[in-house]
Amino acid sequence: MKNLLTLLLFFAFTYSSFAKDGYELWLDYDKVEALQMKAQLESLFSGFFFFGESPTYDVIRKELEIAGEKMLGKAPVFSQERLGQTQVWLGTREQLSQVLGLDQQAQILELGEDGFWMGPIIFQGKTYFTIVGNRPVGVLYGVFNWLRSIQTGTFDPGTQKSEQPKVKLRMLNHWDNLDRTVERGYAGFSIWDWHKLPGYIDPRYIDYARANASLGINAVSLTNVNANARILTTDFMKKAKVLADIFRPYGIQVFLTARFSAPIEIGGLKTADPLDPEVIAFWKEKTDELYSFIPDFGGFLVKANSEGQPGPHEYQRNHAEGANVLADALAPHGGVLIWRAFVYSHEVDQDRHKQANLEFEPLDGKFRDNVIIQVKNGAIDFMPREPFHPLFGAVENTNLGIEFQITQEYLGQATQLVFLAPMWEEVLRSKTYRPTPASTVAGIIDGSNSGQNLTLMAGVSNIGTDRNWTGHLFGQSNWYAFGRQAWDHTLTSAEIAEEWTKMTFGNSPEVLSKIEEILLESHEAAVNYMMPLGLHHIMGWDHHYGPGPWVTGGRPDWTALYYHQADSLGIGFDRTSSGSNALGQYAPEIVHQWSDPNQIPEKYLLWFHHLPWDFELKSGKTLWEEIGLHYDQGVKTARKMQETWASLESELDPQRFDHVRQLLAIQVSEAEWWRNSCLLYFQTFAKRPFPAEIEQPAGDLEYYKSLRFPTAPGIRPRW
Ligand code: BDP
Repeated sequence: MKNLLTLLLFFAFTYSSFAKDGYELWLDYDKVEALQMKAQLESLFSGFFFFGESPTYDVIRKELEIAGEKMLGKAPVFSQERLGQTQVWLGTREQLSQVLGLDQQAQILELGEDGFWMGPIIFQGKTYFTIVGNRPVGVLYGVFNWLRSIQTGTFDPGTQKSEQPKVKLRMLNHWDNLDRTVERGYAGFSIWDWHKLPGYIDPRYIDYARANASLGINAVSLTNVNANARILTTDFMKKAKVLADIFRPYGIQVFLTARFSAPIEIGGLKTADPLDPEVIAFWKEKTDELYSFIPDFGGFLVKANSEGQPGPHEYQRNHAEGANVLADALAPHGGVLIWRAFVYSHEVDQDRHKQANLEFEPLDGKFRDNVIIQVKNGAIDFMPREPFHPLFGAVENTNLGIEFQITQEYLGQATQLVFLAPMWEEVLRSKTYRPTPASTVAGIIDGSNSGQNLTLMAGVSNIGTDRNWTGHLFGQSNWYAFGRQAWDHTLTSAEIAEEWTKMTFGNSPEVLSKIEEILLESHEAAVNYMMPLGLHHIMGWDHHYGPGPWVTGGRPDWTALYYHQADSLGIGFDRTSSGSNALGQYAPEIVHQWSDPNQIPEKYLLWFHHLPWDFELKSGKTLWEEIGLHYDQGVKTARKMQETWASLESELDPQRFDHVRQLLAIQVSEAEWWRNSCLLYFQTFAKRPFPAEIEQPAGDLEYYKSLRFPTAPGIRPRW
């Protein structure tokens, strides 16, 4: 009996040490097989020299240990005694300058706060592969970059390179509640175990920090934007401090969400009026207390006067008056106040699309310097595709950051493979024509077009307690892509897809080309089978899972009808000057082009125009026919993705292969469900046959409408 148990345990251990369950993310460090590269690396790993000491160097050593064991089967050698006998040098520019001559240093270009340089340095006749930053964290980023180049087969010890991030705050926003539920989370519960903190440190906290640092993510907001004031009590500050201490050596700053009514809820005041002296004192005391626990605390993230959250409007104050009181409390400590532009109310008699600009444009120049307005990529709400938000380019004296949603609330949640990099790339490269004719969204948020110094790219996290972190294994590609684009928005989706695939599945050319194809087609496929040609907000009510173009009742701006406006004459939201004129919030160049339904890119057609069912598109087909063709094309691409994946069975490990295989089958049936139910529903208005060349939508509309999903994950908690 005992022997049997030992045997079972042996197998369990052997299996689990080989099984690929996705926990390691892109940091699995495949064994290096190529002989020449192996010899080269063995030599480099035989002697690391650190110039000086820092907690960040300790985490670099740990990472090199993990990488050395996995890639070469050996522990790296760290030698602090004989500099001349080492191979790899690591240190800050200042530390190295004590050894190197001026001309050597000249090679090391301007690195900024977080940048790095790496390459060969010749010292007393011997060459050392060297990684330098202005600060230890720059060295850490350099080391991760170096390890990535080894994993992706691009490392060349003879060449030098240097990089620095384009954006200052590269940030994850967790929408995690204190009870560990996650708003719009599809990967289990929150990884923050507030109940066991501060006493218990889950090893995941460290792996989380490693993963973020490997991408250059340097800020995290731990809590839901629909905030709970309790996070600002002393007990919770002590808990948050533990996380901040863990993250610090990885270069990650902690932010918290602040509930605007906290002065009432935890401060015992009668008001949260931002101009009230007691309220001002409350925020100052709370902030000072936070800094006593977390000296490098990043700042607050605030959602105010949006979707029922409290805010300055309750006291007839505007957003600047609300934001500035918190900003003033943070300023002496160097903290940043991030205030969201996602504001809208059904009580305002305006197209929801327009509300953020209506509120924020008049406040241009009124926010403190340490305030940054965090703007969603589009004006509605993380739809499968949105034109860029018109606030980008509409203000000149306000710091603007961008917010993307990594968690796939409207993009298939955790049952679908949708690679989001192409969507983000499309937004970032959009031309705003303001403040200068050549301006782009990227140029505004990185400061190059806007001139702002405080810059931010935020992504709503898709991370949870699921073993593979993101629910769907391919959700990892979106965490990865977000981090890489926040570091360098000039990277293309294809480059990012290639990196991630190699780091996750290895370097086989067949695996690479097939997975890359799946990744790069997936977003357009999802747009097609969910909301093509500029349709938006037609998903299921509340949980947002699956189609719901028939959703009506309650707040009009939460119904689908408000957005698609289908009737017997046609479909789409007229946002031109004959309609809500939300289009008028963009630069004249855009207004000019997009006002014309024959000139606007067709992907945005129904976002801005209400058009007859027989309106002719560029293909010569009618709008009704093209809607059908797009839905059908989406389903076809999803099926193709499924087939391509199936053809990889012999190339991949069984565990990850099967996980994705099962989910792709669900994705195909969900794509069919979207197509069938949306087309059947729109047909009740269009009263036309489906185009002959598409698979005829099957099923009964009443059946689709009757479907309920009471256990759908990620539902917004009721307050
Ligand atoms: C919407 C989500 C909601 C969030 C809100 C936000 O459905 O759960 O609270 O965004 O960004 O998309 O505040």
